[in-house]
Amino acid sequence: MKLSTLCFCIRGDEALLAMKKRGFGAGKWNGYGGKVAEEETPRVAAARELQEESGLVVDAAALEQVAIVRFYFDKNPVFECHIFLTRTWHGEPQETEEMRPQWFPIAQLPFAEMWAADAQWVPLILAGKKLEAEVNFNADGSEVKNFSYKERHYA
Ligand code: 8OG
Repeated sequence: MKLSTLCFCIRGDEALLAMKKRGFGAGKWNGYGGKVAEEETPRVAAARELQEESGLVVDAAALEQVAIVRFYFDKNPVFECHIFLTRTWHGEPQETEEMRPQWFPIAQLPFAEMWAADAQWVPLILAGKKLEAEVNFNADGSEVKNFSYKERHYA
């Protein structure tokens, strides 16, 4: 599976999401993330992707790992996604060619415009749970065929 990352910035009772304007997942709100490069750890990649796509500068060591979610499309393993939260960063989120940022109350996330399985696991990590999950979508990712998770700890 390809390693990828997502990072959610938390400010009080709000979370920062961004509208993906092009490419894979276009038209959906998501955290910031992308693929992990050869020489990188997921944590370092998460900090890099956040900076590249939002302008926010975060110390990789300050990211809190909260989940690994494995995404399958029609049973094909596609991404092992390492997911982080942060409450500290420098700067203000900027719109880029790829992403348009917006703060949302954690109690009112726009699930209708997010990946179809997000309603099942994003609220758990934003409520402080740490987990390992598997999502099997149909081929184009529009439907969730299976979802399962277990709670676990991260170092
Ligand atoms: O580099 P790129 O923007 O293509 O990375 C896509 C990211 O989208 C990658 O980190 C994995 C992530 N992603 C999926 N499926 C899902 C999903 O169901 N929910 C969320 N929130 N992100 C997903 O591939």
